[in-house]
Amino acid sequence: RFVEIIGVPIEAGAGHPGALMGPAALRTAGLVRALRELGHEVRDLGDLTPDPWSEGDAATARLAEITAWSRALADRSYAMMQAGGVPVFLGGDHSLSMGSVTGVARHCREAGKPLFVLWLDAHGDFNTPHTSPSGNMHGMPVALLCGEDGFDEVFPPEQRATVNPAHVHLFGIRSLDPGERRLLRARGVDVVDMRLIDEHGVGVHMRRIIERVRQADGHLHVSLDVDFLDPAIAPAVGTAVLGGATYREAHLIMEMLHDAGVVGSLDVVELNPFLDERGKSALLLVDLVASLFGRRIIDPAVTQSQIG
Ligand code: DIR
Ligand code: MN
Ligand code: MN
Ligand code: MN
Repeated sequence: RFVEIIGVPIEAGAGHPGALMGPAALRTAGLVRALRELGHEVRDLGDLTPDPWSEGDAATARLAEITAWSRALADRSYAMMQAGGVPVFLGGDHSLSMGSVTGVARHCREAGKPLFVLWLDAHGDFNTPHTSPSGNMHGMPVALLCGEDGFDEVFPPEQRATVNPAHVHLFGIRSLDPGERRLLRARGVDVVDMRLIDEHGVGVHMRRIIERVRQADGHLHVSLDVDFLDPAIAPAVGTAVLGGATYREAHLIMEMLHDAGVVGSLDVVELNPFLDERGKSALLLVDLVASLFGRRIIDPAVTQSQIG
């Protein structure tokens, strides 16, 4: 496949600085090389540069910065989709998905392709400026994408493209704020929390989600927040929550997604290399992305004949 990579070094949406080093760390950990070794044609577009934003007081400066990144990224994401490859967005904090998914949604709308989103995260990221206890915009992208109120400054109406909340699957969830919990329920978003994963295993829920995308002949956007993973294996996050996905669960998800062939775009976000342990988290992310793009232990025909 043709894979286009772009770095989005934004950290204004997070509570801790450091995520702007994410794209550099993922490149250092060998992301491009790993994808090329799998036989993909890879183009690294470097890092996105937004238009300059105006600085006001601290809060408005952060909103202005996120707005500038979101608008630039939505256009770039749309262009990458039109180019026909699989865009991979390297964060940067999770507010970047406001831009990446908006561009993907515009492409899908024009192409008549139903868009589904798999959000791998400890958090729901469904706060709005009205419900957020922290005010951090990395806790809000899914709400913006689903068309919730309170985000009028981010996109001009003609640029905004929304996602159907009934097509969003939150996965790995173990921390929700009261306001976002209410909103998620009201909008009917599918929430696969850690309790469901513990009871059924990731395979059951991944098969359900993959089957749904397949039936609709849809496009699946995967948004991978580092805090989806257990902090013991991926310590490089500002908002670690105990009890996350294990190494094998995360790989199984990636391998199942690869085999299904439904993933059309990917965010890898919230890596804070300042908090990493000798590149451990960055290297794990590269391995996970490689699994998503086809790396496996043994020839697929052999594995398939054994699992039937
Ligand atoms: C929290 C944390 N729900 C908030 N969100 C995070 O600030 O809205 N998302 N860390 O990744
Ligand atoms: Mn397409
Ligand atoms: Mn999170
Ligand atoms: Mn997140």
